[in-house]
Amino acid sequence: MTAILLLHGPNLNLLGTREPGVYGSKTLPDINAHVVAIAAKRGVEVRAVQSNHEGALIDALHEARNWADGVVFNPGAYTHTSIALRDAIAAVQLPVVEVHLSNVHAREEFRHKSMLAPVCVGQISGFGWRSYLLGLEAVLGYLSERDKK
Ligand code: CA2
Repeated sequence: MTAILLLHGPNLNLLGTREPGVYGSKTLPDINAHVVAIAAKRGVEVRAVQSNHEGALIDALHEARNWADGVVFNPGAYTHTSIALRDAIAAVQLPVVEVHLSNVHAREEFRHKSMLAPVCVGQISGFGWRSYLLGLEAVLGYLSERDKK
């Protein structure tokens, strides 16, 4: 069975409680349940993890090597700062799709640069909670193309 880590970074535990104009009104448990349900219909297991701590996110990526085929990752603000997460993504050699709720390219200039995108298979940004569904689709598509070869 294909298995995907759905990984969320700092402050995303607050979704649905503040800034709904930027990040939407769905809570993180709502989003996780939706992604898990859509994946289950396709026979795919999704395990969701959120942490506000860089090291815990790195640990989750390392542990994913033992059970996951790919990762859908919203790294939050670490997107723009974390060389440690970039090194972890490169090290684990799992396909990682970077996702963002907001369109980071339409926001402040400091959000335009992702430290992680160059080591991810791609980036999805700006579709609200549906960015996660698109991320799931993208990582599953990547895996099916890769495994055809
Ligand atoms: O658009 C995204 O998904 C972001 O990854 C969200 C990050 C931001 O730093 C990135 O540039 C883009 C911020 C997450 C903050 O989450 C909150 C949720 C609810 C209320 C306040 C913050």
